[in-house]
Amino acid sequence: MSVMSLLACLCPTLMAAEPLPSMAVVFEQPAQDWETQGLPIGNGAMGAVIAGGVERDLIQFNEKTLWTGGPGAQGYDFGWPQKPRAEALAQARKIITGQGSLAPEAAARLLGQKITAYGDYQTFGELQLAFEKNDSDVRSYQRVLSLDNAQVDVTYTQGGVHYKREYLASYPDGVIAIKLSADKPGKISLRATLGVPDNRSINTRIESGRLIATGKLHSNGLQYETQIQFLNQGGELSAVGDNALRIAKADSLIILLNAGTDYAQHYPHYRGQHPHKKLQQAMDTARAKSFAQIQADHRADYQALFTRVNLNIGQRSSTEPTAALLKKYKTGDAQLDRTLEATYFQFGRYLLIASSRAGSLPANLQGVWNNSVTPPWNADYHVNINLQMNYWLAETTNLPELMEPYFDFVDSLVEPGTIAAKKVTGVNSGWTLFLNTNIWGFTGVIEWPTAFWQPEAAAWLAQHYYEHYLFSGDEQFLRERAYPLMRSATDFWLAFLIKDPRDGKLIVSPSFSPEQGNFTNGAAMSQQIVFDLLRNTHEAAVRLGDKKSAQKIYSTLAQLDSGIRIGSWGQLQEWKEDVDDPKNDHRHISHLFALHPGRQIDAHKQPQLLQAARTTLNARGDGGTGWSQAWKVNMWARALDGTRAHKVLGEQLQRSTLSNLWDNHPPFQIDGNFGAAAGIAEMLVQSHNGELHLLPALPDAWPSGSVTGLRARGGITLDLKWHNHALTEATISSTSKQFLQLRIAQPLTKFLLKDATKGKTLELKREGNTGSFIAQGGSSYRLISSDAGSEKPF
Ligand code: FUC
Repeated sequence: MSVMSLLACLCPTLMAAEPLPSMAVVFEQPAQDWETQGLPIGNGAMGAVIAGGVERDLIQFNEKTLWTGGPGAQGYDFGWPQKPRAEALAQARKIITGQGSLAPEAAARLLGQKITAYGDYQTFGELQLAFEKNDSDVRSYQRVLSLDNAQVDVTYTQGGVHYKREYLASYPDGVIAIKLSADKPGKISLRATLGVPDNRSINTRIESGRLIATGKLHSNGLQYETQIQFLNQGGELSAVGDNALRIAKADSLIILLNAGTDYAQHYPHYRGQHPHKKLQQAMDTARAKSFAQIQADHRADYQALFTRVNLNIGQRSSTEPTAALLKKYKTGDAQLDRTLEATYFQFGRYLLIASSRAGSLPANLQGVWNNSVTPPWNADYHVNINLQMNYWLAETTNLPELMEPYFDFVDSLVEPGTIAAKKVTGVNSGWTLFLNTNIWGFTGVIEWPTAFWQPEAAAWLAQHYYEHYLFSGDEQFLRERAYPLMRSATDFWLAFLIKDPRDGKLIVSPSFSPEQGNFTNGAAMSQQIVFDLLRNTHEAAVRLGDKKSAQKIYSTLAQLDSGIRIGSWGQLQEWKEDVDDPKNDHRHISHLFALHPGRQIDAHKQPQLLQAARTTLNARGDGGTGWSQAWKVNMWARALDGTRAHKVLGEQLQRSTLSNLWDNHPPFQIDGNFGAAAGIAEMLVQSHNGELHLLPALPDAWPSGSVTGLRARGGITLDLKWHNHALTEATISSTSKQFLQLRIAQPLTKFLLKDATKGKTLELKREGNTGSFIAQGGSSYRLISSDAGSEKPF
């Protein structure tokens, strides 16, 4: 054997693994388990989870509108009672006011309602690829989700051939695109079939290498269609019956996959066009492009969003499998811990880009990924924390256009929510909903005693509208979209609040602090959420010149119980009565809404309230399920304790994170991913109380680092650098002319403010750790520490 041929035959086994992208989720095996090891891709409307098996690959896929239940399913009633519940409500109020409380079971009997045809988010199906048998050993196997490119790559060598599979979900082309290739010709041979659950009818046909499957869900008659196009380069492609294809000895194979339904986001029928035309068009357009072109367009689209924020907390590039990084976390190499944390942050942003793009539904409890026909909690939209948490990161981590599906969805809830207000509570103005909703306008109640009553849900959902305005300064959005919705949510409360006979304050009744204790009057989180809505709506009314509304809301606000009380052991009370148990470690901590995501508690101006919030956080402990820990990361950041926020983040990584980095409630629930990414941003910048606070909660574990592209309220974008636990430089860009009040941890006397383009030193009014200046619209400013370079500030 010549040296050359010896080398050639050793080559594949010696071949180094593909160089890793800088941010990645890495496995060295195919996924044995969808939930813990699958790698997710998505384009907002569609998602897929990549298993990457060598002999048998499974591409489980979803499209957000495939739901059972709703109109068309027998007995669907939107969760509304047959007879308006005004009387039952009056009775519940009477009992609570007379006896002080009402047990959840009794409350559910009075106000709850058996759920009918609520429905479940469905798996769309599974593309199964069975490869030709090959007994040679598999070497250098890798399955990598690149966060830089939004693509999964599976690579390995077998029998002297190097194989590569690329999987991406393109938003511009509206398809999932897969390419299978090998470094030798004629090596791709497989049989492809489509697997679908048996809760639907199915008709399949194959036309020019395209498998088309159509049918209806048995539950509600929802029509669906899937199209899967196979394009082989070299070799042969043939149909096997009308639902499978055989590809023999191809050099490479491209697969394009698309799916849709006749769902439309309109009350009351929620039906529109059959999806065929739209799918056909998208597939024909994508088919005419090369894979390289689809890939380039996908990358350009994705990277335009993803690269806006860079976080450097001292991580280094690593080829270690993510599961190993998780396992080793906090036991060895601190730099690798930073790698995991930085990757986890960017993974949250990746997941939102993959599961929330304009033109489809918002990210549900599992984003867009679900492999079941009966997923946990129906993979729906819980609105007592979960949907809201999904979107906390959108504004701060510079992905505001990903709010669009959320706004479309919440807008669509107003019409059924107005009927819900009437039928469930007897209120004839405004809208609301309760604990949970589906894609069918469910705005009524369920009967689960400890989780059915959350009339504050609409008020909480409305917060994101006002925040979107605060972050962007987009007054047209405020006037045309946010204000009408907020105003209508407020109208509900103006009618629903009652006077507390104990002190004459306006309160929510019945009120239920999730998901424990008794029904009472005026629990803290009810009051705080309503306060937040009324305050925001009042501000908006003033800004838009709606004086009449402003006055009305102001007088209600003046009488509203604020929901903020310091109790006997120094805690922020969960209920109006001082009954908190210091040993209660329940995962819900909604009575600190005022700290986050609300802004009633100002850590600088109200040190006593801050202390009370900390006492409550300490008592609740750092445990909880995934989303609960993520919320605590945000809360500790708002409590200005970065090291504690970081500790909770670490516990979330250790206890509530699966090998593929998905958050584990358990089971997999995506809110914890989004919430933790938001929490990291909250550690670096805060702007909720009229100040631009730079590095408000920097943890000890991140002594030096930098971040670019974070957003703050007021149309501000920020780049920050820090060294030895202290800010060294900030670049502040402002879209509009405004007064800016800065706060940092060090005295500002050490800093110079410069015009970023002209380099001219500008006046900064300094007072201790704060400083102020007038920013011009469309300008950037550099705040430079004298410790950072040679420049002397004075
Ligand atoms: C809320 C939480 C649960 C779960 C569910 C989807 O009700 O209390 O923990 O996250 O939503």
